[in-house]
Amino acid sequence: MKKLFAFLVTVSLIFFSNSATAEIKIKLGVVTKPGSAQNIVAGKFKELIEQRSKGDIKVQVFHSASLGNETEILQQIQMNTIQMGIITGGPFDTFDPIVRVINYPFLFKDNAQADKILDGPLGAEILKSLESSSLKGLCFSENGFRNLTNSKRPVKTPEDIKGLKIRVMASALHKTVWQALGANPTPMPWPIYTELEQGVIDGQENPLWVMEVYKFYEIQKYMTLSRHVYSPHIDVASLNWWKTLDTKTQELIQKAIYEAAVFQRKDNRDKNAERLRLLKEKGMIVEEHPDINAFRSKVVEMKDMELFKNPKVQALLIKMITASK
Ligand code: EAX
Repeated sequence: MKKLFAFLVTVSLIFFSNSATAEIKIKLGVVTKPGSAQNIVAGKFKELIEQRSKGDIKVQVFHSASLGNETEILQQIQMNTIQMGIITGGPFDTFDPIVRVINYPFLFKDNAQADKILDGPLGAEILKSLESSSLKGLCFSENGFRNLTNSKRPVKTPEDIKGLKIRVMASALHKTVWQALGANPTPMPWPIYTELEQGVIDGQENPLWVMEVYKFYEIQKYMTLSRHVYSPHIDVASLNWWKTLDTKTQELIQKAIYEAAVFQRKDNRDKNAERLRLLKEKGMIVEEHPDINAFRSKVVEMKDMELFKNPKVQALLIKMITASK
């Protein structure tokens, strides 16, 4: 009897220690600080997945670039030292040129159209393509439509942009857009407050939440509602890690991250009117009606550029342009 008891204790110890090691731990990296768009997705995902997995899946969010900038986070996700990330579209294009397609200037008309296309088969083609870079694309959340700010002068037409030193993301596409618009673009990883403050760069471009959360109203006098690029995040996992998960776990994660993304897109959009009001109140001079047609005419030929020459990329770009007409 004693022996049987000892045996049962041993078995249950093995059983419990096994189930403890079976717990899935996810390191999730974002470059921005708490309160930022990427963190809202990450926080919601953590809440949903920990609750639904009854604690079997644990998410640890590393924010404020504590694991490196967005390019470095992606490299670590490829190697599975980080399992997931909420990463802005821009820096993906050095990993897979197909991602340039979603950052194409003046592509999407509005939020509803962006959602329809990115949640549909064309968005799925991009997510699928990332697998050849050892990345598992799960879904799209958003930074939002990007707007130009600068410390030098009001910008209404492309003429006003001439010679401005504009920081851009680590993305060949973004650099080319700003060259075409007449600026002097400088690729630089996030964050960029100090560079703006010290005048290393005159301006930058980002959605409204960034100007508020990062207090750019303190150092950037002028904003132009240029909405030149719709900027999604790709919510991404390490493909090698993903393959170790059973189908049920994959489905649980896929569902939770998509719900978190939908939650965050709405949250971001709901707050934009109030943000604009606040930024004006803080003293920013806002050009609300720039000459968008003049901006667009400067970039209209971009689809024929070297950046989009790869046949797979070109084919998807044409489909995207047609779908967003
Ligand atoms: O989300 O680098 C960028 O401009 C991004 O938009 C930034 O991470 C803010």
